[in-house]
Amino acid sequence: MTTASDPTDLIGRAPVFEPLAGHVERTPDALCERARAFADELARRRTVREFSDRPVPREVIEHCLRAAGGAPSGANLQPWYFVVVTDPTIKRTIRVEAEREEREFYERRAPREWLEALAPLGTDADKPFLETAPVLIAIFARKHGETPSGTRVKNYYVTESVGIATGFLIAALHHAGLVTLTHTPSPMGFLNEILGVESDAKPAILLVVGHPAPDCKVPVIVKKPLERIARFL
Ligand code: IYR
Repeated sequence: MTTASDPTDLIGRAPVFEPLAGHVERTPDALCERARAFADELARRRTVREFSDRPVPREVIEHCLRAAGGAPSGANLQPWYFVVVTDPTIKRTIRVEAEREEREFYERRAPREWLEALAPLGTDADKPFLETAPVLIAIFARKHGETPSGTRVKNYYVTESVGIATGFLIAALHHAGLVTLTHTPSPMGFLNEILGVESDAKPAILLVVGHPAPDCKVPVIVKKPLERIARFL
């Protein structure tokens, strides 16, 4: 048996195997039904920009983060870090800094082609949801981690791993009954400063989480049909 309590405890050790627990064998019909139901549920997910200020129980966020933390990652080193913000003062500071960057983006930095791609979404530099929404989750990607005794450890496939964990998190939050906005103010270095996160950790996404406003509207968009996103050989 292994005595590891941290993934880095296993670095350099020979593998130890255990039976695959928790796997359920299913009939083709059951597989199909579950796949269909899950796809249907995820297809109902919409990115929302109008949030209510209704709070979210902390435990819900904890479970969803647990789901995210179960994502696969390079060498299982789990290079993600999540900072959950509900404090109104910190949310306000994040809004001020994000809007500063976004104004620069919309008014100066963004090429015309990019602005045209964003046009149907109706986005602009005003980000009131950063204060209205009850929860912001800043997602950081860590190029390095550390062992429990503080030794620096290199992480692998950091971008991919954090992307997968973020997908798990968004799916978990949606499944729980919440809505999200995958916000990417760029650059996001201000998040390290405001949240006191080491500069080696790169802010990847600022996930806005909560309930939709009662009169919430979302832009009319289309998702590509299966034939345009996949092929079977
Ligand atoms: N970060 C900006 C612009 C923006 C960029 C993409 I790519 C989007 O899908 C939506 C917005 C903003 O958040 O407004």
